[in-house]
Amino acid sequence: MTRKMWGLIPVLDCSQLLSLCATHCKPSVCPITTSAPRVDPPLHTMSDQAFVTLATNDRYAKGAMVLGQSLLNHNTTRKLVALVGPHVAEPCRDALRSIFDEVQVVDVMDSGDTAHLSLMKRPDLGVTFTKLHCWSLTHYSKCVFMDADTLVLSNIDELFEREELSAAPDPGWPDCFNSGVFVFRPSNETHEKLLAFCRENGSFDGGDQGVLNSFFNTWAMADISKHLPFIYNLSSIAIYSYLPAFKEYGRDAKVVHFLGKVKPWNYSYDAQTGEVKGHSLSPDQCHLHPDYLLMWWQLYAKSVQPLMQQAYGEAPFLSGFVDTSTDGELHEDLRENQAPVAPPPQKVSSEVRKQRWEAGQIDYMGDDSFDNIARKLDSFLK
Ligand SMILES: [Mn+2]
Repeated sequence: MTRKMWGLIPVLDCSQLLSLCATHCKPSVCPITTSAPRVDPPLHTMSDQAFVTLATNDRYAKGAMVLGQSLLNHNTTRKLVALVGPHVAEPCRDALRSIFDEVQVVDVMDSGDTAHLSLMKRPDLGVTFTKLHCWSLTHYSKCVFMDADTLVLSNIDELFEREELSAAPDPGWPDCFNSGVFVFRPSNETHEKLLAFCRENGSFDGGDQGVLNSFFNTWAMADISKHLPFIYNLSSIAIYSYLPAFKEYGRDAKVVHFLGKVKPWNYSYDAQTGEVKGHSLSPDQCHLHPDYLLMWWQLYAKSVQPLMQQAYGEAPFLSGFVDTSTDGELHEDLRENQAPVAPPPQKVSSEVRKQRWEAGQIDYMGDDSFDNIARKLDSFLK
């Protein structure tokens, strides 16, 4: 039977899969409660604890704003801190300031200390060093770092009950933690040690996740309380690699992480129709769940875009909205996506697919996706 199946499994492209998923596995998260952008100073009660994020350019700054606003919408009682790289434009920093309690510029080149020295020796790890700067926020006793490509779906202040270094497993190698969401204790000593470690050992994956996993190398085995449940860092890639689990547990998700090359801000949004545009641009990379993608854009449209408009005034900026004057053509922001748009995957024969399957090269996102196989099995059982 397995042999027979090979020629019969229907071949769907990614956009077809996404449309199937949109109807079959709704994340069933709470409806979005977007509020007007905050104007008054926040009434935080825990002033020595903070959520921290990082934006190295204007696009990530948009992500940071959506993340910050999502934390506010779910009534966090902690401070909000945005670290920004030197390339983030001034109006973007202004818009960030209306959401975050603190917007701090981190320029590793200017720091004139161990960090600068480290960067001179390992220029390839520039962004990594910038992220490690979160340990220097010593006016806080404990922090939760969150990537700018994450989105909060409910209050997650309970994370502050955890200790350094707490994080959720990475879907690709679950004995490593994913560094998109982690609990840490700012400390100059740890900061220096991390930089020295990074300088001497580099990063096995070229980024901060490799460095942090090598540094906090007892995470996998030592203390289960430092393992955050996966629902605190649900990466979009995991949704499609284990769809039944997503159908069972997805509704409990508290944080979505838009992992991968294509980010929500690489799409565009039609404010008139409330639709996200641009799914078809990169068929092999569109692993973002359409419902979460839509939530991101709704929050952006309601609370972030007005702040950007205010900050930029008459000056033009990349809003990400579809320009209706060009009849639905995608906005430039989408086309300038840094990730090169790969050609659509070539159709391969059943025989080749079978060989790949047997060699362990399973195309979980495409031809061998759960939906395709389930549909084939269903057709046998009918
Ligand atoms: Mn990320």
